[in-house]
Amino acid sequence: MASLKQSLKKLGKNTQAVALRTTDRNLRLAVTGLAGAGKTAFITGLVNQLLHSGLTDTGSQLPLWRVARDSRLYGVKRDLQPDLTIPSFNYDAAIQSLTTEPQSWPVSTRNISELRLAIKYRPAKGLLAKLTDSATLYLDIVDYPGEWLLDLPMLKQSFQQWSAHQSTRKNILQRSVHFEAFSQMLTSVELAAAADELKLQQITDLYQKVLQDCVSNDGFYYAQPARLLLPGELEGTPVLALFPLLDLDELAFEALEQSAPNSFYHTLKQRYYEYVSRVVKPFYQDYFAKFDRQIVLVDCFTPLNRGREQFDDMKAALHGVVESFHFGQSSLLKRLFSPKIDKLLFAASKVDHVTRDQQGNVLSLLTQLIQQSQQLAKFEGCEVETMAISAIKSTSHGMVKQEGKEIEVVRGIELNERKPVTLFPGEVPKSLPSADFWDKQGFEFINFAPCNNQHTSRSSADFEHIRLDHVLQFLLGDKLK
Ligand SMILES: Nc1nc2c(ncn2[C@@H]2O[C@H](COP(=O)(O)OP(=O)(O)OP(=O)(O)O)[C@@H](O)[C@H]2O)c(=O)[nH]1
Ligand SMILES: [Mg+2]
Repeated sequence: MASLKQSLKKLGKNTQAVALRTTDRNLRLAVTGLAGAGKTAFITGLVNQLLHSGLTDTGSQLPLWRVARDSRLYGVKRDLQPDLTIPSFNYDAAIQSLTTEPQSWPVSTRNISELRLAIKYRPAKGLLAKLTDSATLYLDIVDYPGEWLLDLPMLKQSFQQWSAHQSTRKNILQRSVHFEAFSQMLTSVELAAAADELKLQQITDLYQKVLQDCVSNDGFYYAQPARLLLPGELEGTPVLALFPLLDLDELAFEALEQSAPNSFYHTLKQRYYEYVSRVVKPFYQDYFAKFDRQIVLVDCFTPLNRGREQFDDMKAALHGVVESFHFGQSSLLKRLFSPKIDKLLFAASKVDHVTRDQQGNVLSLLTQLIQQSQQLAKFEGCEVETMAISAIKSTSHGMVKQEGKEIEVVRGIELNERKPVTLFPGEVPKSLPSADFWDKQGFEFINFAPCNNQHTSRSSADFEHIRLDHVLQFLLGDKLK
């Protein structure tokens, strides 16, 4: 009799354990954004807030994250990442540079990396709450260079379509001093003749310089093939000896189709498809296709500072990226066969750069900016939200008197000179800027040095932020009930 009781008890425990194991859930968060949008700073800031949250967090910095507010969050820890072939996100190095004098921002990302957090909490509802007073949500976050995103639209384009699209960008490419040399060399080549590897490489080298100029000197965004900006291990490989054929019409393409398989044209076309299937597709399939939720960070201020064409280029690049994702309900069956993103957050990053009274404008600018993407990508069954955030707040708010009137200003340390500055950065346009805005160009954006809390308590986070708790509630709130 005693043994029966014991086995029942044991069985109960086992079932309970299985139930608990299945209640430990996993969420993959895509942090998306063009180069410089603030992905690495966001991940670092978010992780820092999370690692300091929980029951020991006395001066809560995340008041609007419900699980923390309800005192159901036990704590958050780093956990072993699931994919052993990807480097770990170097959180410690990022914190080190952000917090040691002279504080600097983490360097621009050169490769992919991953991080897993275990969020331990007390379930409040449902079966889970009856079974246990502690469950864990595993959160996986991946960081990568923003440039890699730029190629995603190529997945849907033929070589001819891609070349035609690049031709529409000629006015941007032409700004580079290397464009003329590239164009001349390209027109000197007999595209129907047998390909010459050296020539292909020489033309690519010139095209690479053109793209680098457009991005680094002229502040544009939408460069393809984007790996020419950051070749990494593809440096010097034939798959990256690739450039578009500019200004060819349909008839010219049709004629070139008839050329021999070893022609310049066919070689280039084959490289394009190789590049798409060997470089672009794996990045998309291995990382992006598997995400549950996505935050798209948009730096509205840098392109506002740079000018009209750069702003429009950023918008075009963003549309191209957003269009490449699948959105919709993530029922289990659907997820197994075609994973979908069911919550999507567009966040204007770095809003600590502007005064508080401008944050509403930033939000409406962002909403207009993404309106076209929203129509294109048909976010059916996907909850979409917009916010204005700062992951690592580096300014403080102030008021100054000017001509008898009190105006809001931001104060911070200018990044290069390391001098304190007080400034009114200007009016952020509420809608997509008109010609009038660009004529006046009254917007002043400067880079601030990161600022960390001179904190007294070890339990509080290292940085201040703007609305990271809103972000957490939107992205994770429903999984922590
Ligand atoms: N003031 C302020 N500046 C920020 C914030 N987040 C990012 N920045 C600035 O934006 C720059 C770029 O941020 P990153 O996080 O490196 O951007 P990224 O998207 O990871 O860029 P890549 O790695 O090049 O793709 C930083 O070096 C900072 O100057 C923020 O919350 N506040
Ligand atoms: Mg980065």
